[in-house]
Amino acid sequence: MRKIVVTGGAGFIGSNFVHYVYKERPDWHITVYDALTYAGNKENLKGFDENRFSFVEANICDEQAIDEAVSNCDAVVHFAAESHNDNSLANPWPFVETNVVGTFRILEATRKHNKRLHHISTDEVYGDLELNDPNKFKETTAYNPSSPYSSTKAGSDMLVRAWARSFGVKATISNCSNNYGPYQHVEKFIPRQITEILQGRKPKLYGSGENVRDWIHTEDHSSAVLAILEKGTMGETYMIGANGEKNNKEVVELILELMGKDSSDYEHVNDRPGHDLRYAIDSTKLRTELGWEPKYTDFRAGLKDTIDWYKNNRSWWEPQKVVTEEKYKKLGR
Ligand code: NAD
Ligand code: TDX
Repeated sequence: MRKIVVTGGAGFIGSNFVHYVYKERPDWHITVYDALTYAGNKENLKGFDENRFSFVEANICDEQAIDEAVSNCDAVVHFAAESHNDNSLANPWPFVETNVVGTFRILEATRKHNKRLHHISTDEVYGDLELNDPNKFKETTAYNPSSPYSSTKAGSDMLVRAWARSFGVKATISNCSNNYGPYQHVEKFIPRQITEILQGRKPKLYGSGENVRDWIHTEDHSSAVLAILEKGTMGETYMIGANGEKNNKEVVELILELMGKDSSDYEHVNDRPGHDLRYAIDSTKLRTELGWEPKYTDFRAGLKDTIDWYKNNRSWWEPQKVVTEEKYKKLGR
């Protein structure tokens, strides 16, 4: 493998993967294919040699443009998506279009040109777990999505499974848990709370804050995706997770403490409709079959570095912050 196309490579996780591969595979050429929606930012893609990196600004739903990009590579790593649950509740259509129709376009192009595809998905396709359920999500867990976001990701996974089985597309899928780290959009939980504090306001907890997420550092997601791309078995699904379960209240309290504030200095806001209670990942298959291990196992240290990044990069996030908070204000969240 020498030439890869990374869709959504200007977003949070896609850009981390691009930097990771650029560093780890010095003989590879990377093309980022991204529509630069509100979530994409070319600032995330600095410092690359133009012999090893190119950028195509286009939509994955654009049949001709995606066909051309796919025809020129060895493999596609597909991160592009509408990714935020709250946005999907306010306006579901872009989620159907990008996540379902866009993935269909990519599948048709990889089928036509006989290219390898790795599809990035989420643990949310499996629905949610009770707080005391001993069974975590596994590759064999039945799909049971709750939101327009997770249902369109589930739909895209189903298309990939069908194209692999019916047409022999050389595809793998990964379902990862909640990512954190630098460059995450301020609409998401952790960056929202850090930037609220940096702007002199209080963190905002949905409902009671007992909802549990299984946190993983973005760079560990990237290393897992590279392992699957190189060593994964065609047609297979791999769960990606780093045993990082925490409830939202604990995370807000830790952010406040690390930022030198009183750990009770947050407010409760309206809950998200249909809010999933708990996600938890069993990543045994990835660890035993492909030998993957996470590196960022100290959540406190990873969170502290993330806070420092937002402190030191205000010009990156301040323009997004105003628009994002206006949207939340309308929702009472
Ligand atoms: P993000 O919203 O930060 O970035 C999405 C990127 O895709 C942006 O650069 C955007 O411009 C691009 N994009 C959106 N629609 C497009 C279209 N129609 N055509 C071309 N480009 C388009 O998202 P993220 O958090 O980095 O998530 C990346 C992927 O990982 C998604 O598939 C998401 O479902 C999945 N995922 C995310 C998490 C998480 O915690 N954020 C966890 C598991 C899986
Ligand atoms: O201000 C907030 N307060 C709050 O309590 C926000 C923005 C969120 N929350 C809660 C809702 C969730 O329980 O925090 C938790 C995390 O919220 P999000 O960051 O919106 O993530 P989540 O809905 O869990 O989905 C994320 O993980 C799976 C990503 O956004 C998805 O793209 C990914 O697939």
